[in-house]
Amino acid sequence: MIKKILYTLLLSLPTTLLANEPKEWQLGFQKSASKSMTDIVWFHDYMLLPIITGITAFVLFLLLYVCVRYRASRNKIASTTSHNTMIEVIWTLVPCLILIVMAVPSFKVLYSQDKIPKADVTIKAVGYQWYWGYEYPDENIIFDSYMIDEKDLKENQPRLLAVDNAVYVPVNKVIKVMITANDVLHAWALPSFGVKRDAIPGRINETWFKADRTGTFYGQCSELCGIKHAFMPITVHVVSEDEYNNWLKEAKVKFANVETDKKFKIAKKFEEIK
Ligand SMILES: [Cu+2]
Repeated sequence: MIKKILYTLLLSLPTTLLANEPKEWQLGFQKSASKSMTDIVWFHDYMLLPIITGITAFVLFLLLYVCVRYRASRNKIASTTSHNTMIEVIWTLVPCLILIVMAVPSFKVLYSQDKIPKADVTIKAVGYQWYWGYEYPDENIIFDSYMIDEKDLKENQPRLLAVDNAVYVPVNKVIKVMITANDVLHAWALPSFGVKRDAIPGRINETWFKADRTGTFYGQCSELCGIKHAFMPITVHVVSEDEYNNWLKEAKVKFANVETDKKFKIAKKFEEIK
C-alpha cells in the first residue's frame, strides 16, 4: 500500500524534478550518473565542505575573541608583542597538513578521470560558434546539434538545454569523448557525468565517462565563446544497448548526407575567400 502511494506520488512529480538538468533554487550538484561524478560529490561533501566549514568557524571565533578580549576599553596599554616563533610554526604547518590530507583523495579522483579505460564507443565533439558538431568515427556518423528555439520547444524539452540532434550513448559502457573546436575556445561539460573539458582549436582533448543509468542528460558550453555562448547546449540520451543500435541504424540514414553538405559548405567558403 505504502509502496503504491509512494509510486503514485513519484509519478505525479513534474518531470523536471526527475530530469538531469539544473533546477530552480538548486543547491549542490546535479544527481550523479557516473562513478567519476559520485567520487567528485563524495570529495566535496565529505572532504572539502567539513574542512572549509571548520576553518571558517575557527577563524570567525578567533576574530570575535580578539575583538572582545582585546578591545580598547579593556586594554588601556596595548601589547607590543610582534613575534612568536611557536605560533608561527603552527600556523604554517597546520595548513600544510590540511592540504596534504586533502591532496590524497583529490589526486585519486583526478587520475581516475585522466586515465581512459578501453573505450566501447568513441565520440568526437567539435565546438563551433555557436553549436556542437558530433562525429562517431567508428560508425561513420557525423551531424550538427543546434539548440531548439524557445518558440519551438515541445513538452518536456527544457529551455536553453534541448537540442535538435542529441547524442546517444549506451548505458554502462565506456564512452571516450574527443573534444576540439573549430573557431574559438569552447568547453564540453556534462555535470551529471562529472565531465568538463576545454575545446581548443587545433588540439584534441580527451575524456571519458561511463553512465550508470539511462535517461536524458543536459550540459552546456562552459567556456565564454562569444555572443551566443549561452545557446549551445549539450543533450545526451543514455539508452540500452538495443536502443543504441537502433539509433545507429537510423542515424546512418538520417545523417547520410551531412558530411558532403559540410564539405560543400567549406569549399564554398573557400571559394568566397579566394
Ligand atoms: Cu561555446
